[in-house]
Amino acid sequence: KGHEPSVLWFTGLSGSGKSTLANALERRLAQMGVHTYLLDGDNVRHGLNRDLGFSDTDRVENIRRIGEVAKLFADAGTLVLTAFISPFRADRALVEQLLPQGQFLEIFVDTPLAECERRDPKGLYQKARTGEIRHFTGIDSDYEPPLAPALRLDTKAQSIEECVEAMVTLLKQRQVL
Ligand code: GGZ
Repeated sequence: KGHEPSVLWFTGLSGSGKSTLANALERRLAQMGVHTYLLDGDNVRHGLNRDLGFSDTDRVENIRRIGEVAKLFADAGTLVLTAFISPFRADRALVEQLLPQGQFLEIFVDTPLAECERRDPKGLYQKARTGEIRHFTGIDSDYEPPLAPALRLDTKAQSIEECVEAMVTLLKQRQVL
């Protein structure tokens, strides 16, 4: 089944639900016969970008490389999903400019910091609060929210299923599906 190549760019705090939503959307799209590829920390930060840490400069380079890789996949006709904090507006804008007009869809996973911190699945917020980890996004490193995302989701207020429905609707509206 045909679809327009696109990059669904998830952005939001650690623990906001980016990976969960991207995985849930992938499962739904697979049922619809749409082939996707997910770029996330597991396959990028442990491989291509394993030389990068979490300083501002390293995060900028992390996002730049991910943008270039996403562009290659989109060129090959794949619907790409990316799940990175991508905290800086300027870096997300650079990725958008890298892609053909309309191929960049920014999905802001706007789960409140307090909820992300309550979930703390890896105990990283706690470590950030005690100073064991420095430059942690939302604690002592900046997160710049998108000003005009294609979609805003909040996994505290909405179920995963509701979020998937909203994303499928967006993809149909934008003629990706
Ligand atoms: C933020 C950090 C940090 C710091 C390690 N700040 O919840 P996680 O664990 O699985 O997701 C976070 C992930 C963030 O990597 P990204 O490549 O998405 O970040 S960025 O887009 O800003 O380059 C978190 C873990 O790595 N982690 N240290 N200091 N998140």
